[in-house]
Amino acid sequence: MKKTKPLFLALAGACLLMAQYSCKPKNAGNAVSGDAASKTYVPPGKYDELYNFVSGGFSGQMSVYGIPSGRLLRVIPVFSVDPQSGYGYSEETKPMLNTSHGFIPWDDLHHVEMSLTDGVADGRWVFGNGNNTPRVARLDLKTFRTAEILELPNSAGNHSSPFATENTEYIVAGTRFSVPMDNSNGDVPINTYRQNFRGTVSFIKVDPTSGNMSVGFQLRTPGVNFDLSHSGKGKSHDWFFFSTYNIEQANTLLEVNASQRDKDFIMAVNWKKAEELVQQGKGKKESVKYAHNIYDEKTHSATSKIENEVTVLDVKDFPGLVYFIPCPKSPHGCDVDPTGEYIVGSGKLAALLPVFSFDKIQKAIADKDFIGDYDGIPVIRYEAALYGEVQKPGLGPLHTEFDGKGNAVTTFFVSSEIVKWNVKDLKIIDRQPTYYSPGHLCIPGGDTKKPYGKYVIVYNKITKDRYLPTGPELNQSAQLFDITGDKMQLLLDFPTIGEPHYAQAVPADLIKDKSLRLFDVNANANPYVAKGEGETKVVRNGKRVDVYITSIRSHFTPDNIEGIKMGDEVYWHVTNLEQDWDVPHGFAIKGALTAELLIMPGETQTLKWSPEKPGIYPFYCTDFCSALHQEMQGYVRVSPAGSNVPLTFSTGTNMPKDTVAITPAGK
Ligand code: RUQ
Ligand code: CUA
Repeated sequence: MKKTKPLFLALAGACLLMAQYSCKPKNAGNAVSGDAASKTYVPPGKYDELYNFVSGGFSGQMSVYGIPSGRLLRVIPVFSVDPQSGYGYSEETKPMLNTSHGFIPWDDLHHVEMSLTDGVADGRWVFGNGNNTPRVARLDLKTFRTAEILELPNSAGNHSSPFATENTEYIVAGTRFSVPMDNSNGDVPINTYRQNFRGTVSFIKVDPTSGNMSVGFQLRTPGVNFDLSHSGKGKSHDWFFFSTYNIEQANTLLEVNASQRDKDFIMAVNWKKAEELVQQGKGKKESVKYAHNIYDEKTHSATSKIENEVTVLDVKDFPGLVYFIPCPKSPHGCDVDPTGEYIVGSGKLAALLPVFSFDKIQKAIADKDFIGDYDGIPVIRYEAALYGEVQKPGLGPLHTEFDGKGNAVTTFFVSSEIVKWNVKDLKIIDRQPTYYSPGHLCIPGGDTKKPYGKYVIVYNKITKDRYLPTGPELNQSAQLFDITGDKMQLLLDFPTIGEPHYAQAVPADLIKDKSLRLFDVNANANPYVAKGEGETKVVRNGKRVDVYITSIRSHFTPDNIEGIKMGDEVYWHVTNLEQDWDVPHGFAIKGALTAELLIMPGETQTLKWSPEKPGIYPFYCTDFCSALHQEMQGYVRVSPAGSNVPLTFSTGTNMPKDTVAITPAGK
């Protein structure tokens, strides 16, 4: 399941020959020094210092860890159905996974981005990208739930996503694959790539109050592949930077054909200017189809709407909007330092790390210091944009974050290490092995204007011998380093869920006191709520039966139901009447072709069930909620179609016809 790229393998082989790099660091077991454990120890009952939001990659989910303990606090379902919570299984949550292709139970979540105010994480929302069927999700950090999912038209492989501008004016998403546009005929020979395939960068507007997203506009670009991006900061506030690969515009064997040139591009976009052009009505409206799904915490249900229009600016028609900067070689990470002056491009195949200067880029634009144009876009001379190069940094650089003290830390996949270097003098300060082959890394606030610093958490692609063997598959590993001194100190290894890519971390205080504890059942606006046991009922409407059922420690009301018939579609609307923190009830019924529901206090969730033969079907609570949790159960009787068993429902009154007693011994 590891996403090792063939080229990396080739390079990994090559690196065995290079004495200064070792693919498998030595002394892996002794790398943790004596006082490390005390720096990560959070005693039982005490809170962690930071929340760490980590993408799950192919798990489609986002997980939340406490730092420095590495304790897993939560897994939040986002793009994949989740039998634990019923997300994607309950009637209320199914619309969240709707797309223009229909219901999709899975996606690949790579990047996590916190909402920002003035360039600093504000703890309101966290965004994640769906890579495969292009989508962006917004999670609400009051509930730690997915609040919204927006599909992106004209895109494929939404990898360079979701990255925020400094006040979350926009969440930006670049397509990985260039493809024929949705409103054109896509039935073209693949090798007409250069004529028919185009790139798209989407600017998603975020409502500052509600957080609701909408596609503000899209930029149509040459048919390159976008990999990653970050917004400018401070003086570069108006700009956005994207790494690209495959400027060769190859459509086959990219591992060779997209690595022909020694430089690909960083694309610099003046998004403020794009916004102005759109406001002046310069954008073209195109008809496309994409889903927009919103979860409403009052009705406890999602709605999905198909949108049908998008505003497009073709960048070649608007000089001054976009520039290309050559960047060696197949850049992956594209990271902007806290001052907004330095832009680091991590060329996966480059033997050095280029650092570009925002001021020099502006001067090069003013001086028209271009080497030519590419599909109508000016290409700035490399040296004119370059601040300098970090020499011999390591092999296979992927991602860089900043510590807030003028230093950067970069991951090196092939040489399996992290390297700390000074952004001003470009000198290497320290290098430490990681176990093994790191992808992303996260310094808390490390991509913002004011990094919190203190730690770096490294997300490794390969685990090998770090934990007890668990068959062919091992969980990925995260490693926590203390970066307060010049030497980075390994403190802790902890396994992660799925394949972590990007992550974000913020001080716990930003979030913990705003975290919701329960839903007010009296404010529950679900159309099928029962706000008390007196409101429970079973209603037949033709073949549809709605069961308004409640749960409270430790019974369901009703718990005896008769009169369901073959051919019925039964909707179990379960309201959890508890008004106490951390008392969910579950609901499962024998033979249901779906997952359980897990219903939070004050919430209503619905399970749809069609019995497949007559009989008695038990149902029960799946969450150990009280000492009498095991007694929290009920029965439903299903009769043949056309039977005359009347529809009845009750709790505690449908008493046994006979009594049962222990026959005294000796009789
Ligand atoms: S990626 S390991 Cu999908 Cu962000 Cu770089
Ligand atoms: Cu309710 Cu167990």
